[in-house]
Amino acid sequence: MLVILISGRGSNMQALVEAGLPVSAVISNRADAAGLEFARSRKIATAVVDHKKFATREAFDDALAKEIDRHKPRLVALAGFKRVLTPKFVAHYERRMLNIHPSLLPAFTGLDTHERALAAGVKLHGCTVHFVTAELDNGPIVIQAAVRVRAGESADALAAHVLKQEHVIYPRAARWFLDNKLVIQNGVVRVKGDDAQLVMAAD
Ligand code: NHR
Ligand code: GAR
Repeated sequence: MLVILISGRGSNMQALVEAGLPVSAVISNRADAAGLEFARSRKIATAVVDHKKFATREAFDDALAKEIDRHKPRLVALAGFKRVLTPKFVAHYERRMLNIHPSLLPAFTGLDTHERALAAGVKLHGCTVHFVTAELDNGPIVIQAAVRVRAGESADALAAHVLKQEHVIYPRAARWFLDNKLVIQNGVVRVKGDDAQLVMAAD
């Protein structure tokens, strides 16, 4: 039903599994991703497609898609996956691939979001689950969680507060998708039944 792509720790993958979502496989581009251990401990199928073994991004993405499609998933979820995907790959999973990004998009696309949020002095930060499009961190927004930035907070402390909310909103978004509750209209996502697409973290 759901194939999850990871590159490292895999705490978001773990949150999806522990929410009881039907995870068919966990695939990593790195053999040493810690999250693979957790998936194996839960008897979930795992695979490694090492990007360093491919000459081009296209060749890597083709091999990755082949591994994913063996499981015939309805949904692909990027969970801390660290490789930018080619337009061809993205088109193949159009409207059925989600990502969780650690900022309130469209602010702070790309990497090192918490450091950049602190450097910008924002008072509200958070995380976003969005559909993946060819343009990085730019697809239709499914759900966001907002976290207050405390005075003098470190990037690590802020990241921990945001991560806690990631583990709340990603399972919710995946469940909505699998329950056919998400509708995309003019690039805006609506949830049938009007479930709340914003979480304000209590502090
Ligand atoms: N691919 C597409 N086409 N669109 C998106 O929105 C994507 C994507 C692939 C990954 C996750 C993303 C994030 O949430 C994601 C969204 C990696 C990089 C990156 O620059 C940027 C954004 C995201 C993931 N990766 C480097 C690269 O050259 C490698 C970095 C590394 O290996 O440590 O691919 O932030
Ligand atoms: C999460 O904070 C996720 O939002 C972020 O990396 C972390 C992965 O943690 N993703 C990105 O920055 C994507 N470029 P996890 O492996 O424990 O889920």
